[in-house]
Amino acid sequence: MTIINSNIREIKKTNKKEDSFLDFNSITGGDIRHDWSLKEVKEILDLPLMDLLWRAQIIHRSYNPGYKVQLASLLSVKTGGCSEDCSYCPQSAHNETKVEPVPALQVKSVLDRAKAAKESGADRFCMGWAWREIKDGKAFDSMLEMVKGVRELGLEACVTAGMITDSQAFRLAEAGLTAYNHNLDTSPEHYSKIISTRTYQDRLETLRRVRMAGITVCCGGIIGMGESISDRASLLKVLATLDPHPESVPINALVAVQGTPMEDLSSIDPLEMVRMVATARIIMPKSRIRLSAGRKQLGREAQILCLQSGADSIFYGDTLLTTGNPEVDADRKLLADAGMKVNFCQE
Ligand code: SAM
Ligand code: DTB
Ligand code: SF4
Repeated sequence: MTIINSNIREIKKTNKKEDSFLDFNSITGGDIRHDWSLKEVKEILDLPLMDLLWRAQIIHRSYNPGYKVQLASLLSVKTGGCSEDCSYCPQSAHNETKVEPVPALQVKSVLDRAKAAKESGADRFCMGWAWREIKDGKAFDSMLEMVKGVRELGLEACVTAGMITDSQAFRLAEAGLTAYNHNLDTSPEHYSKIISTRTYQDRLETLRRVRMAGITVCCGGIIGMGESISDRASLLKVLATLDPHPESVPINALVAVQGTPMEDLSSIDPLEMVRMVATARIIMPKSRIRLSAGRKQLGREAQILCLQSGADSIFYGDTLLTTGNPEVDADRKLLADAGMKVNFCQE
């Protein structure tokens, strides 16, 4: 009797959530909303998993009917020795990790890597600089050359290099840059526990500059850094109330690197990643949701759930910036087993 009663309570709870949630038409009607409230996002993130997956999949299928996945390749052009104190990051000079600062790669070797990435099937080439901000001069001129060269190969080009000025953003746009990656990383509320050397507002300002220059915005975050579910909803709410939404939203799971203050944090439950991806898909229907760092810890089945419920891109290649990523052959098999098509949007 007690069991039946508690089941009924569960069902009522579930129905109540559905009542207060969007109606079916508003999730399939093609409306792109920028006015999400924290309460709404929390409700979605907290839906019974089956309902969340179903709702996310309706949207995912209607916006991406062939379940096409973009393969993006990552290269660290300037590694280590960064002056920022991001507590998750193996490249911060504040953290004693095995990552040693090394001189930046030359234009030619970057373009050789981009060519190889294209030959192995990548469609987008993302280049990272472990900088707090971009400084004008030789290194920035090389960055412009790299962007031009990557675009000439017919690949999308993405740069992540910290804060940026208006004129740098315009010069990158002129060079043909497709996207600039600058993550908010976590909620405004949790942020000060993670980074002290750059404010949330600084990050929003960088995103505004990128947008003003006509470069598409790649902006997401990390889960597994000791944040609450409400923090995750709050991060997603900030992203989904940007107008327009970021064209690209990387969802990372923390890679707990030895020597960082986060080295002892335990891995997230893979279903938490599925929930983040599915919620991002529901509230930002047209954005490319990138299943990013942490895939090695996820397992094939959880990755497939992510791809089914909203992710339409993965980082492809044996390494991310400084940490490992699933091997290319394993990814090819994963995508083939899941029946996914690779999205070639090369011009
Ligand atoms: N310095 C630039 C910046 O911070 O924008 C670019 C490079 S930074 C490494 C790019 C992003 O990688 C970070 O914003 C963060 O979201 C992600 N990242 C870095 N270390 C990570 C880790 N250990 N686990 C998961 N994501 C990480
Ligand atoms: C993003 O959000 N994740 C990628 C990309 N943007 C640049 C980087 C992940 C880095 C993981 C830690 C590392 O390999 O150093
Ligand atoms: Fe790492 Fe980028 Fe933070 Fe530097 S700014 S410590 S590279 S995440």
